[in-house]
Amino acid sequence: MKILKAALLVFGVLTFSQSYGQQDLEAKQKKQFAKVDKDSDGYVSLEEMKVRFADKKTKDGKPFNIEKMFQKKDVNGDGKLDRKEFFTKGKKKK
Ligand SMILES: [Ca+2]
Ligand SMILES: [Ca+2]
Repeated sequence: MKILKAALLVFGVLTFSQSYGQQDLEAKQKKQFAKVDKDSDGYVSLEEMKVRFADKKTKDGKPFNIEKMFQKKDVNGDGKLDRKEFFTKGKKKK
């Protein structure tokens, strides 16, 4: 009985934190996206990406290859990133 209770508790906490975490994440992503989307047209252009990552460095201290990153993220190839594309890690290699 104890185990069942514990399992239920863990399950409940997991479900709770999962849905909470997702809402939280979405709110965060919206904010982040709005910051990058300077003209607020709902898309991030390459120029906007460049502004955003201009002073960012990769983990090894190299400058970002923004064009490459942008192309990778632009899954449907329309030259701009919607919010979903912006937060994806990019196309899967085939
Ligand atoms: Ca924009
Ligand atoms: Ca796109």
